Amino acid sequence: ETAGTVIKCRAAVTWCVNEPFSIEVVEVAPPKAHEIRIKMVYTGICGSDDNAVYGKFKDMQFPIILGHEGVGIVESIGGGVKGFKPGDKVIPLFAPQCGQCRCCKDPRTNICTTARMERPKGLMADGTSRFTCKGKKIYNFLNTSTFTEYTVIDEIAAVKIDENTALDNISLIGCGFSTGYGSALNAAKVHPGSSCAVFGLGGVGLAAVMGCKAAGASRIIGVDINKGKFGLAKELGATECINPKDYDKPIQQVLVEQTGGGLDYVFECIGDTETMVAAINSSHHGFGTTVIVGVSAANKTITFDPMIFLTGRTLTGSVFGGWKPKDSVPKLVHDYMEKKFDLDKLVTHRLPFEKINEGFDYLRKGKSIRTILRF
Ligand code: COD
Ligand code: ZN
Repeated sequence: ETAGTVIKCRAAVTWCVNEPFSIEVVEVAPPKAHEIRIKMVYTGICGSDDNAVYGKFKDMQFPIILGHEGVGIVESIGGGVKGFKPGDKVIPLFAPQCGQCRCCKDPRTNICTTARMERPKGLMADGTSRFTCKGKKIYNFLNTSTFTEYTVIDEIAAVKIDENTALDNISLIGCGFSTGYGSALNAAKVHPGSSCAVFGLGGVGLAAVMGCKAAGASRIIGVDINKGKFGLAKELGATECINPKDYDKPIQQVLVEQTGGGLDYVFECIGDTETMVAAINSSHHGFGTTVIVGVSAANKTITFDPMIFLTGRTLTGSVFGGWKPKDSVPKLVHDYMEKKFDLDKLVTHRLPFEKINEGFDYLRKGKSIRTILRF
């Protein structure tokens, strides 16, 4: 019986920017009102966690417990919590859904204003942290922090899933899979017979390929500077793959030439402003749509010729694939259990939690798509 007590457990703490993960004993305080404490079962390693290690995002403070793609079981709940009870299987939501704000009530978006604007970054809603280590306050990451045996999350930033769900690979629904897959289905609304290009074939980009295929695209071009990604991309639905390094002209020119004027839909799943511009310039005038999926570094901007848009192109973007998470995650989990899509292929490595640094090594060397850590 741990409810109401401080739990001491293992966590991977990132003490400073650019440092390896350090497995430490941390204290995890009990959940306060409208919070739940979760025993993590699995967590995935996402490109965004790696970006956070390198300090790519603003509003981030160290020391921090990273990780945002996970699955776990509710250990205890704070006062006023209605939707959860101990023993529930849950997926943390880095993009929460309060259900009350203007955006949550609007079907056009999944971006929750409460979570985005009104909450302190890296801390709970009351401005305090539930994590301490060696007497120091530890910040949380994206409302979640999954690189720890126990975490405390606001009730708006987690969702209950079916008690019969097999948990092994389901953490991917908490970020990579849903982000990419939804960018094709919700943000772009890819139509049957269309042509698509996906820049970046990591977990997110490959899930975008899966979404384009599910939507009936007839041509899906994968673009990556690591040709080691092409085999799986083709298995998941890419009809061809292109390595920008194989050409001595810009990749947008290559794509425009090979598609008779450009693509219907282009997805940027790298998070680089140069490839974002290349993606926009690869879309067809009159109707081409570009979806920004990758997060660019803090303070980076892009410039473009207004003629690009005057002539009928659309630029948009989506967080978490445009899915309203509380509504959609249980359905995505259900569809996965019904084998409507196969996210298992995105899982290339499994490691015990302690080997987290090895998992990040595989990502950095381009060897892995998703590594799942088990606690
Ligand atoms: N041209 C082509 N391909 C490139 C280039 C380039 N210039 N640079 C890198 N790549 C390739 C890499 O070889 C790699 O295959 C791929 O791009 C990136 O993949 P990963 O495995 O490093 O990363 P992912 O797929 O896990 O995530 C990448 C994103 C940038 C999409 C991710 O970090 C992100 O921003 N996620 C979505 C936004 C979001 O909602 N973030 C919050 C939680 S993730
Ligand atoms: Zn992620």
